[in-house]
Amino acid sequence: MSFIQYEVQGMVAVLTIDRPKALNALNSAVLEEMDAVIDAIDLNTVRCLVITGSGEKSFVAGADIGEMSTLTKAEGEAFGKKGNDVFRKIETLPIPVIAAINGFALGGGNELAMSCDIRICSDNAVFGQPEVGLGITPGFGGTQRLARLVSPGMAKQLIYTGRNIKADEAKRIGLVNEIYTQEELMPAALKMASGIAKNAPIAVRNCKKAINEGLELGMDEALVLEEKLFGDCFETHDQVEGMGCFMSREKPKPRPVFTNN
Ligand code: DAK
Repeated sequence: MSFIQYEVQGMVAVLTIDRPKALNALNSAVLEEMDAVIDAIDLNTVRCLVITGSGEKSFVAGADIGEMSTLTKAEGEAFGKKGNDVFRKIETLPIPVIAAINGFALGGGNELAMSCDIRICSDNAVFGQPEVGLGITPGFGGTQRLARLVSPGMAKQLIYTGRNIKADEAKRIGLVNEIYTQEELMPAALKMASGIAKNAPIAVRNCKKAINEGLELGMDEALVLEEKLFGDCFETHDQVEGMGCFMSREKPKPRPVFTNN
């Protein structure tokens, strides 16, 4: 891999986009490598994925403008599909994904962050969808995910104006959950990821599925989905052990080691 680093630390994996000379801009090669790395994640051992960018300046400064500048309509569509397919794969990955946003998250960078479950950022982070200034619309899901994540009105304001916002405003509108100093960001991401990884993996996966898929449904159907996923946790090792440990607390048992069955 030339542009992606992938490292597993226990039950947590870190995927780093490593193209710092172009502020980690997403060209076809980066997207293809990211796709291959995500396909190869061992979901039997990895319980949480952290995505970040290399260097101190940028998470991802967008899709590669140089590569896009000469695309035909058909090539533009194919490029958009490549990005959309990878981002959707991240969004629907069974395990939680945390974006550790260490600097610019512009255009496709913000869209990548929004395809993750949780976004935390450094205090130098900058967010925006500047596409209209380049003569295009956000093409990696930005119009859809931003409107769902913040509000349609705020998403429209950011997308129509192409204005960049800093970390504190991103937190205020709900685009990111927490802000850290640059030094604190990765330790905080890894701490959150290992906290998630210690919980029952089937339950965590079912929570992700219930939230993501439930948001696409009406309330009645969404609650039926929740019931199914709730029921699905029973008779698993994790449910039996987790509740058993709680019930026998007069003879304290160590917290159970959760499994994948
Ligand atoms: N693409 C390619 N190279 C980039 C880049 C990008 N998005 N952003 C930065 N770079 C490169 C710069 O060209 C420069 O390269 P050299 O000149 O050194 O070779 C290097 O990174 C450092 O950048 P700067 O010298 O500009 O650094 P500054 O600190 O001065 O400025 C900046 C940082 C992030 C403010 C600035 O680089 C900037 O404005 N970059 C562009 C940000 C941007 O507009 N991003 C959105 C791109 S549009 C689609 C699907 C998806 C998309 C489009 C279509 N389809 C459905 C077809 C997505 C579109 C986008 O993401």
